[in-house]
Amino acid sequence: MNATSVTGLDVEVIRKDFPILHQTVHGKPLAYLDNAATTQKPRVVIDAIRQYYESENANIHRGVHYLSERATADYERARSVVRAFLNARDSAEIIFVRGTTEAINLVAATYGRTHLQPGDEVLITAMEHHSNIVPWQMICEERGARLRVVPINDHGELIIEEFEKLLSARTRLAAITHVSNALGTVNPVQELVRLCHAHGVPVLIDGAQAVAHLRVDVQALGCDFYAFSGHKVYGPTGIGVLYGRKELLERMPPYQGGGDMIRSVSFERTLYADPPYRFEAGTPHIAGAIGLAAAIEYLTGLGIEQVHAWESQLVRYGVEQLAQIPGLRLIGTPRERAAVISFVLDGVHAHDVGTVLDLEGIAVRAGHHCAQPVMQRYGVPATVRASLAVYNRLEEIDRLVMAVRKAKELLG
Ligand code: 7TS
Repeated sequence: MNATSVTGLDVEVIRKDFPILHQTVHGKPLAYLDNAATTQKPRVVIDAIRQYYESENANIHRGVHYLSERATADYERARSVVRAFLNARDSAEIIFVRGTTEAINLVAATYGRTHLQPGDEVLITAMEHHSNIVPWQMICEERGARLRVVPINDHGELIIEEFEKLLSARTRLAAITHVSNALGTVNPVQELVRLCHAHGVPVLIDGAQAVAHLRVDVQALGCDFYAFSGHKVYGPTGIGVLYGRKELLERMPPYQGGGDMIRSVSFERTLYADPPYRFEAGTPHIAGAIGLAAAIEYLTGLGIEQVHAWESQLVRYGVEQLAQIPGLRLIGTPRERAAVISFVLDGVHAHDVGTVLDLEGIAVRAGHHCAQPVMQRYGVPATVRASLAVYNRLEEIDRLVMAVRKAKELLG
Protein backbone atom coordinates (compact mmCIF):
# COMPACT_ATOMS: atom_id res chain seq x y z
CA MET A 1 0.00 0.00 0.00
CA ASN A 2 1.23 3.50 -0.76
CA ALA A 3 -0.37 6.90 -1.07
CA THR A 4 -0.40 6.88 -4.86
CA SER A 5 -2.35 3.64 -5.05
CA VAL A 6 -4.80 4.83 -2.40
CA THR A 7 -5.28 8.47 -3.31
CA GLY A 8 -3.27 9.49 -6.33
CA LEU A 9 -1.02 11.59 -4.09
CA ASP A 10 2.72 11.00 -4.24
CA VAL A 11 3.94 11.51 -0.70
CA GLU A 12 7.58 11.50 -1.76
CA VAL A 13 6.92 14.38 -4.13
CA ILE A 14 4.90 16.22 -1.47
CA ARG A 15 7.76 15.82 1.01
CA LYS A 16 10.06 17.69 -1.35
CA ASP A 17 7.84 20.75 -0.82
CA PHE A 18 8.71 20.82 2.92
CA PRO A 19 12.36 21.80 3.47
CA ILE A 20 12.33 21.11 7.22
CA LEU A 21 11.55 17.41 6.84
CA HIS A 22 14.93 16.60 5.31
CA GLN A 23 17.13 16.56 8.36
CA THR A 24 18.43 14.12 10.90
CA VAL A 25 17.68 14.37 14.60
CA HIS A 26 20.01 12.58 17.02
CA GLY A 27 21.52 10.92 13.95
CA LYS A 28 18.18 9.55 12.69
CA PRO A 29 15.97 10.86 9.91
CA LEU A 30 13.32 13.15 11.36
CA ALA A 31 9.86 11.61 11.59
CA TYR A 32 7.59 14.53 12.39
CA LEU A 33 4.46 13.19 14.08
CA ASP A 34 3.47 16.28 16.07
CA ASN A 35 1.24 17.89 13.50
CA ALA A 36 -1.65 18.57 15.88
CA ALA A 37 0.68 20.95 17.74
CA THR A 38 1.77 22.62 14.53
CA THR A 39 2.25 21.57 10.93
CA GLN A 40 5.37 22.16 8.87
CA LYS A 41 5.34 24.74 6.10
CA PRO A 42 5.69 24.08 2.39
CA ARG A 43 8.12 26.21 0.42
CA VAL A 44 5.26 28.10 -1.28
CA VAL A 45 4.24 29.47 2.13
CA ILE A 46 7.78 30.42 3.11
CA ASP A 47 8.26 32.05 -0.31
CA ALA A 48 4.99 33.99 -0.11
CA ILE A 49 6.04 35.50 3.22
CA ARG A 50 9.54 36.31 2.00
CA GLN A 51 8.21 37.79 -1.22
CA TYR A 52 5.82 40.00 0.75
CA TYR A 53 8.58 41.42 2.95
CA GLU A 54 11.04 41.70 0.06
CA SER A 55 8.80 43.46 -2.41
CA GLU A 56 5.57 44.86 -1.03
CA ASN A 57 5.76 45.45 2.71
CA ALA A 58 3.56 48.42 3.66
CA ASN A 59 0.69 49.11 6.01
CA ILE A 60 -2.76 48.37 4.66
CA HIS A 61 -6.07 50.21 4.32
CA ARG A 62 -4.45 53.64 4.74
CA GLY A 63 -1.71 54.41 2.27
CA VAL A 64 -2.43 55.86 -1.13
CA HIS A 65 0.97 54.75 -2.38
CA TYR A 66 1.74 51.80 -4.61
CA LEU A 67 3.10 49.40 -1.99
CA SER A 68 0.25 50.01 0.40
CA GLU A 69 -2.25 49.36 -2.33
CA ARG A 70 -0.53 46.11 -3.25
CA ALA A 71 -0.31 44.96 0.36
CA THR A 72 -3.97 45.84 0.88
CA ALA A 73 -5.00 43.97 -2.25
CA ASP A 74 -3.06 40.86 -1.19
CA TYR A 75 -4.39 40.97 2.37
CA GLU A 76 -7.95 41.25 1.08
CA ARG A 77 -7.27 38.56 -1.50
CA ALA A 78 -6.25 36.28 1.39
CA ARG A 79 -9.65 36.96 2.94
CA SER A 80 -11.32 35.80 -0.28
CA VAL A 81 -9.19 32.66 -0.33
CA VAL A 82 -10.34 31.85 3.22
CA ARG A 83 -13.94 32.62 2.27
CA ALA A 84 -13.80 30.11 -0.58
CA PHE A 85 -11.99 27.55 1.61
CA LEU A 86 -14.79 27.62 4.20
CA ASN A 87 -17.48 28.26 1.60
CA ALA A 88 -18.67 31.29 3.54
CA ARG A 89 -21.24 33.42 1.73
CA ASP A 90 -19.41 36.70 2.10
CA SER A 91 -15.80 37.81 2.68
CA ALA A 92 -17.11 40.17 5.39
CA GLU A 93 -17.74 37.02 7.45
CA ILE A 94 -14.00 36.27 7.60
CA ILE A 95 -12.13 37.96 10.45
CA PHE A 96 -8.37 37.61 10.73
CA VAL A 97 -7.20 36.96 14.28
CA ARG A 98 -4.06 35.50 15.89
CA GLY A 99 -5.42 31.98 16.02
CA THR A 100 -8.17 29.76 17.34
CA THR A 101 -7.57 30.96 20.88
CA GLU A 102 -8.10 34.59 19.96
CA ALA A 103 -11.14 33.73 17.79
CA ILE A 104 -12.87 32.05 20.73
CA ASN A 105 -11.93 34.85 23.13
CA LEU A 106 -13.33 37.35 20.64
CA VAL A 107 -16.71 35.60 20.57
CA ALA A 108 -16.77 35.21 24.36
CA ALA A 109 -15.88 38.87 24.93
CA THR A 110 -18.35 40.29 22.40
CA TYR A 111 -21.23 37.91 21.75
CA GLY A 112 -20.87 36.29 25.16
CA ARG A 113 -20.65 39.52 27.12
CA THR A 114 -23.72 41.03 25.43
CA HIS A 115 -25.93 37.93 25.50
CA LEU A 116 -25.22 36.23 28.83
CA GLN A 117 -27.37 37.11 31.82
CA PRO A 118 -27.29 35.61 35.32
CA GLY A 119 -28.69 32.06 35.15
CA ASP A 120 -27.93 31.60 31.44
CA GLU A 121 -25.83 28.69 30.25
CA VAL A 122 -23.03 27.99 27.79
CA LEU A 123 -22.75 24.42 26.59
CA ILE A 124 -19.37 22.83 25.84
CA THR A 125 -18.15 19.22 25.69
CA ALA A 126 -15.84 17.15 27.87
CA MET A 127 -13.28 16.90 25.06
CA GLU A 128 -12.53 20.59 24.57
CA HIS A 129 -9.06 22.11 24.39
CA HIS A 130 -8.45 24.60 27.22
CA SER A 131 -8.94 27.42 24.72
CA ASN A 132 -12.57 26.37 24.30
CA ILE A 133 -13.09 26.04 28.07
CA VAL A 134 -11.32 28.88 29.85
CA PRO A 135 -12.73 31.85 27.85
CA TRP A 136 -16.24 30.53 28.58
CA GLN A 137 -15.45 30.05 32.26
CA MET A 138 -14.18 33.61 32.42
CA ILE A 139 -17.19 35.18 30.74
CA CYS A 140 -19.66 32.96 32.65
CA GLU A 141 -18.08 34.05 35.90
CA GLU A 142 -18.26 37.69 34.89
CA ARG A 143 -21.90 37.46 33.81
CA GLY A 144 -23.18 35.09 36.49
CA ALA A 145 -23.83 32.44 33.86
CA ARG A 146 -23.12 28.73 34.10
CA LEU A 147 -20.93 26.40 32.04
CA ARG A 148 -22.53 23.02 31.25
CA VAL A 149 -20.40 20.14 29.98
CA VAL A 150 -21.64 17.30 27.78
CA PRO A 151 -19.95 14.03 28.80
CA ILE A 152 -18.15 11.55 26.52
CA ASN A 153 -18.27 7.75 26.51
CA ASP A 154 -15.30 5.40 26.99
CA HIS A 155 -14.50 5.52 23.28
CA GLY A 156 -14.08 9.28 23.54
CA GLU A 157 -17.29 10.04 21.65
CA LEU A 158 -19.80 12.65 22.62
CA ILE A 159 -22.97 11.22 24.22
CA ILE A 160 -25.60 12.78 22.00
CA GLU A 161 -28.53 12.00 24.33
CA GLU A 162 -26.74 13.91 27.10
CA PHE A 163 -26.13 16.76 24.69
CA GLU A 164 -29.86 16.92 23.97
CA LYS A 165 -30.69 16.76 27.67
CA LEU A 166 -28.38 19.66 28.50
CA LEU A 167 -29.76 21.91 25.76
CA SER A 168 -32.42 24.07 27.33
CA ALA A 169 -34.19 27.40 27.27
CA ARG A 170 -31.29 28.72 29.38
CA THR A 171 -28.63 27.80 26.78
CA ARG A 172 -27.29 30.91 25.04
CA LEU A 173 -24.45 29.35 23.04
CA ALA A 174 -22.85 25.96 22.35
CA ALA A 175 -19.08 25.78 21.73
CA ILE A 176 -17.95 22.45 20.35
CA THR A 177 -14.75 21.12 18.89
CA HIS A 178 -14.96 19.68 15.40
CA VAL A 179 -12.07 17.27 16.07
CA SER A 180 -10.57 16.50 19.49
CA ASN A 181 -6.83 17.21 19.69
CA ALA A 182 -6.35 14.67 22.49
CA LEU A 183 -8.52 11.79 21.21
CA GLY A 184 -8.86 12.34 17.48
CA THR A 185 -12.67 12.11 17.69
CA VAL A 186 -14.57 13.74 14.85
CA ASN A 187 -17.81 15.14 16.23
CA PRO A 188 -21.03 15.03 14.20
CA VAL A 189 -21.08 18.80 14.11
CA GLN A 190 -23.73 19.13 11.43
CA GLU A 191 -26.15 17.10 13.55
CA LEU A 192 -25.21 19.05 16.70
CA VAL A 193 -25.81 22.37 14.93
CA ARG A 194 -29.23 21.10 13.85
CA LEU A 195 -30.10 20.14 17.44
CA CYS A 196 -28.93 23.50 18.77
CA HIS A 197 -30.73 25.52 16.15
CA ALA A 198 -33.94 23.64 16.90
CA HIS A 199 -33.60 25.25 20.36
CA GLY A 200 -32.59 28.62 18.91
CA VAL A 201 -29.03 28.19 20.23
CA PRO A 202 -26.12 29.52 18.13
CA VAL A 203 -23.06 27.30 17.72
CA LEU A 204 -19.34 28.02 17.66
CA ILE A 205 -17.17 25.26 16.21
CA ASP A 206 -13.51 25.00 17.14
CA GLY A 207 -12.01 23.82 13.88
CA ALA A 208 -8.34 23.93 14.93
CA GLN A 209 -7.88 20.19 14.36
CA ALA A 210 -10.29 19.86 11.48
CA VAL A 211 -9.47 22.22 8.62
CA ALA A 212 -6.23 20.49 7.60
CA HIS A 213 -7.97 17.10 7.43
CA LEU A 214 -11.65 17.44 6.50
CA ARG A 215 -13.59 19.53 4.03
CA VAL A 216 -15.30 22.29 5.96
CA ASP A 217 -18.33 24.03 4.49
CA VAL A 218 -19.76 26.49 6.98
CA GLN A 219 -22.99 26.88 5.02
CA ALA A 220 -23.57 23.12 4.90
CA LEU A 221 -22.69 22.85 8.61
CA GLY A 222 -24.98 25.77 9.33
CA CYS A 223 -22.75 26.91 12.21
CA ASP A 224 -22.75 30.49 13.47
CA PHE A 225 -19.03 30.76 14.24
CA TYR A 226 -16.07 28.67 13.08
CA ALA A 227 -12.52 29.16 14.36
CA PHE A 228 -9.17 27.87 13.15
CA SER A 229 -5.42 28.57 13.29
CA GLY A 230 -3.17 29.09 10.28
CA HIS A 231 -0.26 27.18 11.74
CA LYS A 232 -2.21 23.91 11.96
CA VAL A 233 -3.06 24.02 8.27
CA TYR A 234 0.48 24.40 6.85
CA GLY A 235 0.39 28.18 7.31
CA PRO A 236 2.26 30.59 9.60
CA THR A 237 1.84 31.08 13.33
CA GLY A 238 0.22 34.27 14.59
CA ILE A 239 -2.64 34.21 12.07
CA GLY A 240 -6.01 32.53 12.32
CA VAL A 241 -9.59 32.97 11.33
CA LEU A 242 -12.94 33.55 12.90
CA TYR A 243 -15.84 32.95 10.58
CA GLY A 244 -19.07 34.50 11.84
CA ARG A 245 -22.48 34.67 10.24
CA LYS A 246 -22.97 38.21 8.99
CA GLU A 247 -26.29 38.72 10.79
CA LEU A 248 -24.57 37.98 14.10
CA LEU A 249 -21.37 39.92 13.40
CA GLU A 250 -23.32 43.00 12.44
CA ARG A 251 -24.97 43.07 15.86
CA MET A 252 -21.81 42.38 17.86
CA PRO A 253 -19.80 45.12 19.60
CA PRO A 254 -16.09 45.50 18.82
CA TYR A 255 -13.49 43.27 20.50
CA GLN A 256 -10.61 45.75 20.75
CA GLY A 257 -10.56 49.45 20.08
CA GLY A 258 -7.99 51.18 17.90
CA GLY A 259 -7.10 52.03 14.34
CA ASP A 260 -8.84 50.50 11.35
CA MET A 261 -11.97 49.46 13.27
CA ILE A 262 -13.77 52.80 13.14
CA ARG A 263 -15.88 54.82 10.76
CA SER A 264 -15.24 58.08 12.60
CA VAL A 265 -13.80 59.14 15.93
CA SER A 266 -14.31 62.23 18.02
CA PHE A 267 -13.93 62.65 21.76
CA GLU A 268 -17.70 62.70 22.07
CA ARG A 269 -18.51 59.69 19.97
CA THR A 270 -16.94 56.92 17.89
CA LEU A 271 -18.78 55.11 15.12
CA TYR A 272 -17.53 51.61 14.44
CA ALA A 273 -16.76 50.13 11.07
CA ASP A 274 -18.77 47.27 9.62
CA PRO A 275 -17.55 43.67 9.93
CA PRO A 276 -14.94 42.38 9.36
CA TYR A 277 -12.98 45.58 10.08
CA ARG A 278 -14.86 46.27 13.31
CA PHE A 279 -13.06 43.24 14.74
CA GLU A 280 -9.58 43.90 13.33
CA ALA A 281 -8.23 46.79 15.40
CA GLY A 282 -4.63 47.77 14.72
CA THR A 283 -2.15 46.66 12.10
CA PRO A 284 -2.86 43.00 11.43
CA HIS A 285 -0.46 40.17 10.59
CA ILE A 286 -0.42 41.02 6.89
CA ALA A 287 2.37 38.60 5.98
CA GLY A 288 0.59 35.93 8.01
CA ALA A 289 -2.66 36.33 6.08
CA ILE A 290 -0.75 36.15 2.79
CA GLY A 291 1.12 33.05 4.00
CA LEU A 292 -2.13 31.47 5.13
CA ALA A 293 -3.67 32.01 1.70
CA ALA A 294 -0.65 30.30 0.13
CA ALA A 295 -1.07 27.37 2.54
CA ILE A 296 -4.76 27.00 1.76
CA GLU A 297 -4.07 27.10 -1.96
CA TYR A 298 -1.38 24.45 -1.49
CA LEU A 299 -3.72 22.18 0.46
CA THR A 300 -6.65 22.62 -1.90
CA GLY A 301 -4.25 21.99 -4.79
CA LEU A 302 -3.48 18.57 -3.30
CA GLY A 303 -7.20 17.98 -2.73
CA ILE A 304 -8.57 17.82 0.80
CA GLU A 305 -10.44 14.56 0.07
CA GLN A 306 -7.21 12.94 -1.14
CA VAL A 307 -5.35 14.24 1.90
CA HIS A 308 -8.06 12.85 4.14
CA ALA A 309 -7.96 9.48 2.38
CA TRP A 310 -4.20 9.17 2.86
CA GLU A 311 -4.25 10.27 6.49
CA SER A 312 -7.08 7.82 7.18
CA GLN A 313 -4.88 4.98 5.86
CA LEU A 314 -2.01 6.10 8.07
CA VAL A 315 -4.26 6.37 11.13
CA ARG A 316 -5.89 2.99 10.55
CA TYR A 317 -2.52 1.33 10.12
CA GLY A 318 -1.07 3.09 13.16
CA VAL A 319 -3.99 2.16 15.40
CA GLU A 320 -3.82 -1.47 14.24
CA GLN A 321 -0.08 -1.78 14.83
CA LEU A 322 0.04 0.07 18.14
CA ALA A 323 -2.91 -1.90 19.53
CA GLN A 324 -0.84 -5.08 19.20
CA ILE A 325 1.76 -3.89 21.69
CA PRO A 326 1.10 -5.58 25.04
CA GLY A 327 0.48 -3.05 27.82
CA LEU A 328 -0.40 -0.26 25.40
CA ARG A 329 -3.75 1.41 25.98
CA LEU A 330 -5.26 3.61 23.32
CA ILE A 331 -6.86 6.72 24.81
CA GLY A 332 -9.79 7.32 22.55
CA THR A 333 -11.16 4.67 20.21
CA PRO A 334 -13.77 6.66 18.32
CA ARG A 335 -15.43 5.33 15.17
CA GLU A 336 -14.74 8.61 13.41
CA ARG A 337 -11.12 9.59 13.96
CA ALA A 338 -8.94 12.21 12.31
CA ALA A 339 -5.14 12.18 12.26
CA VAL A 340 -4.57 11.74 16.02
CA ILE A 341 -3.56 8.62 17.98
CA SER A 342 -3.19 8.97 21.76
CA PHE A 343 -1.94 6.20 24.02
CA VAL A 344 -0.31 5.30 27.30
CA LEU A 345 2.06 2.45 28.17
CA ASP A 346 1.47 0.50 31.37
CA GLY A 347 3.85 1.63 34.09
CA VAL A 348 5.75 4.12 31.92
CA HIS A 349 5.27 7.87 32.04
CA ALA A 350 4.30 9.43 28.71
CA HIS A 351 7.18 11.92 28.92
CA ASP A 352 9.69 9.07 29.18
CA VAL A 353 8.20 7.43 26.10
CA GLY A 354 8.44 10.80 24.34
CA THR A 355 12.12 11.05 25.23
CA VAL A 356 12.91 7.58 23.89
CA LEU A 357 11.05 8.43 20.67
CA ASP A 358 12.95 11.71 20.35
CA LEU A 359 16.25 9.84 20.52
CA GLU A 360 14.98 7.83 17.55
CA GLY A 361 14.31 11.05 15.63
CA ILE A 362 10.55 10.76 16.13
CA ALA A 363 8.70 13.92 17.20
CA VAL A 364 5.49 13.29 19.14
CA ARG A 365 3.83 15.21 21.92
CA ALA A 366 3.71 13.79 25.43
CA GLY A 367 1.56 15.61 27.93
CA HIS A 368 -1.99 16.65 28.66
CA HIS A 369 -2.37 18.40 25.30
CA CYS A 370 -4.12 21.35 26.95
CA ALA A 371 -7.07 19.04 27.52
CA GLN A 372 -6.69 18.23 31.21
CA PRO A 373 -10.38 17.28 31.62
CA VAL A 374 -9.87 14.56 28.99
CA MET A 375 -6.91 13.21 30.99
CA GLN A 376 -9.04 13.28 34.15
CA ARG A 377 -11.84 11.41 32.35
CA TYR A 378 -9.40 8.58 31.53
CA GLY A 379 -7.54 8.71 34.83
CA VAL A 380 -4.14 9.39 33.27
CA PRO A 381 -1.81 12.34 33.83
CA ALA A 382 -0.67 12.47 30.23
CA THR A 383 -0.65 10.56 26.95
CA VAL A 384 1.75 10.08 24.08
CA ARG A 385 0.20 11.56 20.98
CA ALA A 386 1.19 10.85 17.39
CA SER A 387 -0.54 13.23 15.01
CA LEU A 388 -0.33 13.01 11.27
CA ALA A 389 -0.17 15.16 8.18
CA VAL A 390 -0.22 14.53 4.47
CA TYR A 391 3.59 14.24 4.27
CA ASN A 392 3.82 11.33 6.70
CA ARG A 393 4.90 7.93 5.43
CA LEU A 394 3.81 4.44 6.45
CA GLU A 395 7.45 3.75 7.22
CA GLU A 396 7.31 6.48 9.88
CA ILE A 397 4.45 4.63 11.56
CA ASP A 398 6.58 1.47 11.52
CA ARG A 399 9.41 3.39 13.17
CA LEU A 400 7.00 4.77 15.77
CA VAL A 401 5.75 1.28 16.61
CA MET A 402 9.28 -0.10 16.87
CA ALA A 403 10.39 2.78 19.07
CA VAL A 404 7.39 2.35 21.38
CA ARG A 405 8.27 -1.34 21.74
CA LYS A 406 11.82 -0.30 22.58
CA ALA A 407 10.56 2.21 25.17
CA LYS A 408 8.52 -0.56 26.76
CA GLU A 409 11.54 -2.87 26.98
CA LEU A 410 13.76 -0.15 28.38
CA LEU A 411 11.33 1.38 30.84
CA GLY A 412 8.47 -1.03 31.41
N1 7TS B 1 -8.54 24.07 19.82
C1 7TS B 1 -8.00 22.87 19.57
C2 7TS B 1 -8.90 21.70 19.33
C3 7TS B 1 -6.62 22.75 19.53
O1 7TS B 1 -6.09 21.55 19.28
C4 7TS B 1 -5.80 23.87 19.77
C5 7TS B 1 -4.30 23.78 19.82
C6 7TS B 1 -6.41 25.10 19.98
C7 7TS B 1 -7.79 25.16 20.01
C8 7TS B 1 -5.65 26.36 20.20
O2 7TS B 1 -5.02 26.74 19.01
P1 7TS B 1 -4.01 27.97 19.00
O3 7TS B 1 -3.43 27.93 17.62
O4 7TS B 1 -4.80 29.19 19.25
O5 7TS B 1 -2.99 27.70 20.06
N2 7TS B 1 -3.80 22.51 20.09
C9 7TS B 1 -2.54 22.18 20.33
C10 7TS B 1 -2.15 20.86 20.52
O6 7TS B 1 -2.89 19.90 20.44
N3 7TS B 1 -0.81 20.82 20.76
O7 7TS B 1 -0.34 22.07 20.75
C11 7TS B 1 -1.40 22.92 20.48
